[in-house]
Amino acid sequence: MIERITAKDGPFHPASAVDFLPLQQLHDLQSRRLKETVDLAYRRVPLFRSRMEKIGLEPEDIRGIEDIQLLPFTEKTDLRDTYPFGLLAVPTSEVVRLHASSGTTGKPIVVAYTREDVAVWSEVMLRSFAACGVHAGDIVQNAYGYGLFTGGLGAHYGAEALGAAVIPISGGNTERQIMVLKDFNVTVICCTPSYFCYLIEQAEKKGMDIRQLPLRVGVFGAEPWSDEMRKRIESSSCVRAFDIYGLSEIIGPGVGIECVQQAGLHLFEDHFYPEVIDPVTNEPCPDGVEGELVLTTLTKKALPMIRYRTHDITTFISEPCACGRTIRRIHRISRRSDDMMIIRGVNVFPSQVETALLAVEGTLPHYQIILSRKNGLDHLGVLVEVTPEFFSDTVSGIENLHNLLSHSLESALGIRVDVRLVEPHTLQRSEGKARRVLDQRSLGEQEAGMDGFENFCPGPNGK
Ligand code: DLL
Repeated sequence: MIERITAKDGPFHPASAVDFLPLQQLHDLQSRRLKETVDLAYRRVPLFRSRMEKIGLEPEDIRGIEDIQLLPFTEKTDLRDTYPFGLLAVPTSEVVRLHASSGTTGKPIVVAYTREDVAVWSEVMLRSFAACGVHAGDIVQNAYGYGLFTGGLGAHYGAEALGAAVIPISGGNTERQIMVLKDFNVTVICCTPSYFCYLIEQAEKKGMDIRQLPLRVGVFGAEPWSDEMRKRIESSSCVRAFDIYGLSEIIGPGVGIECVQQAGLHLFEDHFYPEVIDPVTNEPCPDGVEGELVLTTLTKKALPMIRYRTHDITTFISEPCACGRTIRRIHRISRRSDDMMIIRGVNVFPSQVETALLAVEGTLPHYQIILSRKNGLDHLGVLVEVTPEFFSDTVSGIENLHNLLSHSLESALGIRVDVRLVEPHTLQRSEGKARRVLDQRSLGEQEAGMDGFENFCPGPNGK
């Protein structure tokens, strides 16, 4: 067993030893597991078999992990088209858990787990918590939703396996969240970063300072967030904010997480093999070059996924991490390829808006992007809450902030943005994943837009 205890990381957990495997051992493990997975999928899942047959590929052609590129991709539509159980590689009698992800249109996608899959999930979540310094003895408030969403139960099993005490509070009921945070001496919180911003705000409203609590670690994910958001969270709460990534199709939370270095997310690649590809040519991207993350499960039994197109955009980080883990790192997922808004021919991502807004002092981490049509053209509007101090400032102070924000957005995006400053607590808060973009382009020009907010602040024409 690897001897490794540092004060910052907390005690080393034996389950984390795999994070530090010599690369050759990791490679051999991945090769063996890939062959087993391909064999299982070929034998048990008609869609995989027919796709492989179509290109004349047999399981024996996969001799090791380096052959992964020979395999066909899997898409979210494959799960939809075979709803609910068409991609299962085991009979439902071997399934012990089902989750579903709602998606925005049509039927949800359904994901299934055998007992072994649940054990793998607990293990990767345990390793996730251990990597960001959580340990037995911690009190974990788990505010991810319990239910069909994978966040709640995923984090729950991992924290319990680690030996921490879990409070299964689930999402919502903010008053109770704040009471529990304080009364139960919570040391770790799990929720979306946007919900934590709301918790900080609500606690402040009650005259409570989160910085005075024993709360030390935040395990935040399920939605894109920026480094600027991390700075805001850490400075206003004294909680170290770690980014955790995952998706239902692969397992749920626990595909990857930041370690205490907070320098990219380590992927648990002994279970989920990552590739980063150019989404147009499908060719692998060299380290450091941005592309789409494609994941292959190496141990999943109920629902093996081969070369699953996540649509999440990232880059591999090639330098070894100071923590000593050998498993690869990626940069935080700042966006999805299908998040892209095309405004008057310019490509814009919500993450760019967040970074530009939060770079300016006086804004709060609560904003809403509104897309509409004006005079037949796409119009990009952003509502952003400003601090009470700024809001009660002089007209010239507010105008100055407005100009700074317009300038910050325009230089980041390359287009003019209609910025409106709004009072604190004006915008809707989310208890789970934040909905940052409101697309009203299909509405008539009269119905859409930000006109309801015009009284609060100067618009771009000094309105
Ligand atoms: O969001 C699983 C999860 C729960 C992850 C709790 C982390 C914490 P889905 O609902 O299937 O699963 O959504 C998966 O959410 O493809 C990404 O686009 C996005 N996403 C998840 N984590 C992050 C993150 C859960 N840390 C989809 N950063 C993924 C950016 C994220 N995007």
